[in-house]
This record gives sequence, C-alpha cells and structure tokens, in this order.
Amino acid sequence: MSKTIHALGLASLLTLTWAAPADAMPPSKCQEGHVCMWEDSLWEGTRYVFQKAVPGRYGIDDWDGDKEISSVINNSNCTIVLFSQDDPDTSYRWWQIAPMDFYSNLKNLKDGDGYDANDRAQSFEIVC
Ligand SMILES: [Ca+2]
Ligand SMILES: [Ca+2]
Repeated sequence: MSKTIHALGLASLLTLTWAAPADAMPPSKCQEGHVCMWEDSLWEGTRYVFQKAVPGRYGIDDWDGDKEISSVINNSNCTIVLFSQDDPDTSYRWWQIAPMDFYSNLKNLKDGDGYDANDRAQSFEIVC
C-alpha cells in the first residue's frame, strides 16, 4: 500500500516537472514579425508593447510600461536591445535579446554586471 502511494507521489512530481518547462515558446501570443512585451512574467498582465519589427528606437510608455516589463517574445529575425533609460544614449544598462528568442521572466536576462532586466526597461531598439 505505502509503496503504491510512494509511486503515485513520484509520478505526480514528474508530471509537474514536465508540465512546467522553464521557458515554453507560445508563438500564438506574439504575431510573426513582431516584438511583444508584457507587464508580468509568463506573458500575463497587460501587453504594453506590440511592435512590428522595423529597425529603430522605440519608447516604452512612461505611465504604462516603464519599469514594468517582465516578459518578452521576439518573434522576428531582428535583435532587440532593452535600455534602462528613456534615452538609449544615456542608458547605463542594456540587455540584448536574440532573434526568435524569448524570456518568460526577465529575471533570467542579465547584463554584464549581473543586473536582471525585470522591471527595468524604459525604451528599446530593434536592430535588423
Ligand atoms: Ca512587471
Ligand atoms: Ca519610457
């Protein structure tokens, strides 16, 4: 009896582990050729950024988005650079996201000094 319970317990644990991969690409959440950014991790909360991947610099809204972005999908062949300030030229921190890459939690994206990008981006650049 106890052996059965133990086996069931292990089976549920394995199921849980496999059911929640660290980073699962949800392509339906961000249209092809676009860059999308959300208020919360795991593509939840308000989607503050929905931008066609055209090269250039873009602001993140001061009120709705600045220092709030927590998850990003780059469903494009361009590179994204997140900046810590509204003006990329005065930003002292930046974080790069490769083409077709994504972060379900920006705590996992760190700059060279070890600072994560979560709730820090205030503008971004699309480089193609
Ligand atoms: Ca956030
Ligand atoms: Ca901004």
